[in-house]
Amino acid sequence: MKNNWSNISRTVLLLCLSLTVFIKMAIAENGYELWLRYKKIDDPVLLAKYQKEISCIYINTTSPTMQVVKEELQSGLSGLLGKRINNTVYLKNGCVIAATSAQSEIASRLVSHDELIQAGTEGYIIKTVSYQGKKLVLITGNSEHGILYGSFHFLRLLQTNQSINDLDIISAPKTKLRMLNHWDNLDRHVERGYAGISLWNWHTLPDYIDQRYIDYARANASIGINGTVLTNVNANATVLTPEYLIKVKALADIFRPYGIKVFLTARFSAPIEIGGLKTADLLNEDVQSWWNNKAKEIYSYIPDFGGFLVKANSEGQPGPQDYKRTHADGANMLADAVAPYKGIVIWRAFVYTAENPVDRHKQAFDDFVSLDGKFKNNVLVQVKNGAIDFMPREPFHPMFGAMPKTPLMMEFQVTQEYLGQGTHLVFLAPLFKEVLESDTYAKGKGSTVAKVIDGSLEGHDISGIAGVSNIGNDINWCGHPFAQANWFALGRLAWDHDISSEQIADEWLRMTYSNDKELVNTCKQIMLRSREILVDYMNPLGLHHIMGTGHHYGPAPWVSYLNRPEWNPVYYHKADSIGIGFDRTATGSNALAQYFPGARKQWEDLNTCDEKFLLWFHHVPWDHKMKSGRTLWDELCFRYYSGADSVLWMKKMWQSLKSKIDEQRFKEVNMLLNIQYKDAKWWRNACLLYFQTFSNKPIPDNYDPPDQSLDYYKSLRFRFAPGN
Ligand code: GCW
Repeated sequence: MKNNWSNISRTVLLLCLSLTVFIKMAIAENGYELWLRYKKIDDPVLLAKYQKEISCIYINTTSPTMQVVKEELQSGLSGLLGKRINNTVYLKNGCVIAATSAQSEIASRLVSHDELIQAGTEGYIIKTVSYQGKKLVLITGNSEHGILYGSFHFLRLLQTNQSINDLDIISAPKTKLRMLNHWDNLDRHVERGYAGISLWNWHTLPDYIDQRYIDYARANASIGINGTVLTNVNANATVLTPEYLIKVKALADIFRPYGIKVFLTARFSAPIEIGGLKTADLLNEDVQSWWNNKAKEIYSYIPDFGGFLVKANSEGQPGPQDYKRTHADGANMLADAVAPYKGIVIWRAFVYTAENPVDRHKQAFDDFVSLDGKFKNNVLVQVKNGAIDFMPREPFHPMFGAMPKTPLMMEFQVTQEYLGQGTHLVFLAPLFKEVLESDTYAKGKGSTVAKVIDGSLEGHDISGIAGVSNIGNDINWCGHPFAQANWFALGRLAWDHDISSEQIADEWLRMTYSNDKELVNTCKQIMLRSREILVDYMNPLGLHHIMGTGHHYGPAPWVSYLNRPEWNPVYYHKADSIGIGFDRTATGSNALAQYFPGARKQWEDLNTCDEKFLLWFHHVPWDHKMKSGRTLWDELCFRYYSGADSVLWMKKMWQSLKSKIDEQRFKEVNMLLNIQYKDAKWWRNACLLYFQTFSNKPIPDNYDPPDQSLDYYKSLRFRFAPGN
């Protein structure tokens, strides 16, 4: 009997335990749902209000895009309102009606011609309207994709607890191409990827359609992204073979209803590698017809194929210069091949060569600016935000504003190659905004980079912003839970570069975590300060390119042995017994001369130069008096120490939110912040110990001295660092 009882109680205990585990698992959040969680509204008063305001969906069109709209509104509203929201065939009070004016008489009656003009081809109108005595929410526009974007906007209003009482919203994207560039190889290794392997499972495509492809498309559509380059710019021609084109077609078919066009990277030497030709010279007629036929073939699989992205004559990639032709010649040949199908060519300006002895900062400008006006009108030149390479902080690229006849596209890096990779919490909207808001002075004051790339400064028809993707097959897509915010920020800013970083952080936090005030405010502070904090512990005062060779993780300012001068960190910081920094003024490389006078002025004089960029443009004596009153050396110490200490602050702030965040995501971020703190101290100690060998000055007493020697930091190796 006793035995029986203990058996029973053991079973009960086990059952209880598994139930607890089950409940925990059920509420565990692994980040897969991104910002599209659609959890029931917490606030009971607001919930009741929304439930009264929304009763149904009214969508009568069955096209693939409208089907997607219907499904998203249905699942989104049902989740948020905690009750089933169905599509109805009878218009009722509280219906959300989604249709173009061509599709519905109600829509056409209730929006004006003017409103439709403002919405443009991809924009939308969201309005509270009365029709036959019923109060409705109307989501409309000129295209179904506009309606899809509008539907996501409407859901976002609820997700972020906004009023939906009297809506009158018109929104249209400021840039036409809003893209992700995946640096994904066909073997699924992602160059500079820190979130697992590539999403694209080329082995099982086209037969196996991973749910991820669909959720990827939903996430992109929700932030207005309308193009994706599937493959690495360090390209493999194999993707252009029929064997792979049917796989690409499968992805394009999935993405189409979501308004996302597929692009591929074109390897310039493809005619040789997969075409059996002896040359890839664009003047050779066989080469031209090879590309023309290839384009025709691609469009036979994918009628709305976006076009090609090309990295040529850069870091070992083949290109037109191999045959003494220019970048414009190369781009134009491909542009001709895709033009009959309305395709475009995006030609990258990220070029620098070992043979060219001038400052790497100047090379892209030198190669490209003289080609202004020579590109066909379906070519965009894609320029990285700064002249070196996605550093934590760079002044804007001098090409912006310098090629008025050519549409220049922005290339940001969302993956954090130089910003802590997969382990540091860094919100990139402030970096993106800083560049977009910079004034090029190309046509006088107010000629911002944003106006150059959205085409408004020169009246270009095509325009675009691309971000090098940070997405992989990790369960939470981006590795670090907060890295999702950077994908989100890219889309939101590509749609509207006027949105503030604060608004983007606010939206993302409310949608991804919750609307809890304390949580939102605390995390917002962390996010908004995070980039500046990283700059302080990695690359303060304009230092740049002082990271470890190859993997780019961690500090290595001492590296000086690499073959090409501009691969070595010492090339960039130029520390010596006198001072530190790269003189890019007239007494040095004069890269500064590539900027318009208005822009140049803020950096030209060592004594008035914006200190953010001091060592970027000047070689500065160690004793130079900074605005703070400290010497340069003391300021450097101050920045490195306060940067690392601020990570501790981030950690404390995060920990104060323990009770407000689900266990899994709380723990993950907490562990990552521990790594970030460790890394920040490593950057600080390694850099200061190394620069101290030149300055010969002490680290001020009020700071804890580094706990390891310079030799120790130099001895660290990271053989299998990801993304390399
Ligand atoms: O910064 C360098 C990266 C390379 C990358 C290159 C580029 C795709 O380290 O990994 O190659 O930029 O942008 O082409």
